[in-house]
Amino acid sequence: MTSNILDALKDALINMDAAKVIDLVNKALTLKLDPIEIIGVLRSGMDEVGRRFESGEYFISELVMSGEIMKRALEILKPHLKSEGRGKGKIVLGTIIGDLHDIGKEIIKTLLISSGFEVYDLGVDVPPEKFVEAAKETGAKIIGISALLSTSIVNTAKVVEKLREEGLRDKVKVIVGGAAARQWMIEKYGLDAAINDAIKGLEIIRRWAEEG
Ligand code: B12
Repeated sequence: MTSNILDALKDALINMDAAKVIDLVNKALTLKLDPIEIIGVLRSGMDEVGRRFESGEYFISELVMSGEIMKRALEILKPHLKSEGRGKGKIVLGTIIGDLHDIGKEIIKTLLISSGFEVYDLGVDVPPEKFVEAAKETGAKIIGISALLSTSIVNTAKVVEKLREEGLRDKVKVIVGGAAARQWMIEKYGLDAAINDAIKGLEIIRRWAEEG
């Protein structure tokens, strides 16, 4: 039953059936399925949309539409994420310059807020120096960057460079997430973490916050 609903949900997203996606998300919640698991299923649907786009079966219009449906589903899911109090620390968040994808950023933002972090969201297409300015202004010790385009990921290294220039490199940690995030980037770009998964990213951020 449960796996049927989740399979149907993934298919509905891949086929751009907005009404069905909303209906199945609500059904899954009624069945007390974990919202995080539901987000994971929706994300695997988005990955399939991406693959179909890459193979020429889908066009930009499908990317746009799937993105809109995913956002509507997230709005339903957000209030169901567990809240764990406040005071865990501050984090500056944004999508790197050249990149307009923001769905994954919204997910990690929601999880961070639910976990008690104060999030300063700079939006999308954010220049490297803005991340650093915001960290200085807010006193945030963590910068989280979303990056989905292979053409833009190199700009995450510029955030690290800028931190170094400002003498802040050892005071601020940098984590990159999003579909383009890969382990090799850590060494090449001088990052502290690179992870293509919000839950694992949240674990890392929580650990850093606990370590102070
Ligand atoms: C929807 C979508 C769009 C929508 C975005 C809508 C929006 N508001 O975000 C629109 C239509 C705007 C779009 C545009 C484009 N897109 Co697009 N898009 C996608 C698609 C299908 C889904 C992305 C998504 O939302 N996934 C779901 C979320 C939940 O996943 P996620 O972002 O990876 O986030 C998860 C984790 O990574 C993590 N996370 C994310 N950020 C962060 C940050 C931190 C700090 C942490 C810890 C964790 C974390 O949390 C999330 C949950 O686990 C992907 C396919 C894919 N496989 O990703 C292509 C994809 C990213 N797009 C692609 C392309 C090519 C484009 C365009 C260049 C197309 C074009 N020719 O114009 C433009 C670029 C526009 C720009 N300048 O940014 C390519 C990129 C290829 C590449 N290697 O560079 C992809 C991979 C599709 C493909 N397979 O070809 N796109």
